[in-house]
Amino acid sequence: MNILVINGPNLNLLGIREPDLYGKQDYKALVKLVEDTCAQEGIGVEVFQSNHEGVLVDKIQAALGTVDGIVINPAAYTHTSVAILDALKAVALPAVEVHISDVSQREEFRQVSYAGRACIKTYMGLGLEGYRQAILYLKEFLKQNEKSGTEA
Ligand code: CA2
Repeated sequence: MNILVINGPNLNLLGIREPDLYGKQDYKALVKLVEDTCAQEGIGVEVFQSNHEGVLVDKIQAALGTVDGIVINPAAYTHTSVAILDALKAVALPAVEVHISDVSQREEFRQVSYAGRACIKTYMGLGLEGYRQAILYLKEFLKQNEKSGTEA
């Protein structure tokens, strides 16, 4: 089982400001948490971050045929990007959305998630732990799907 973990704009700056919203841990800690979780679970993983919408779209497109599922935190593009939504729909890979902060309790413009419409589940407000939960959920989903795919 191989997955891709995608992070959107400014997440590379984690830990430098707004600890009340995003915690004190930096992006390196996020990558380590994801890699350690995947190693424990026997999952192959690539962790990718970009500040550019088109680069994120390219990465989602390139995931088709190379990974089994996606964990994505599109960051600010969550609330604006139909292009990322369309890319997720186009590849039709199981995707789980993560937000470090609880976007449901923040500004009104953060209440909309375009990417979330193409995701099977969303974790928010759990800090970096949300990534771990998302990986475990995706693993179970893929295992179930594998089974149902082989049933007569
Ligand atoms: O809660 C999340 O994970 C978000 O996706 C984070 C985004 C925000 O635009 C979304 O609404 C919710 C922001 C990413 C990082 O922003 C930073 C801000 C200050 C310092 C470091 C990172």
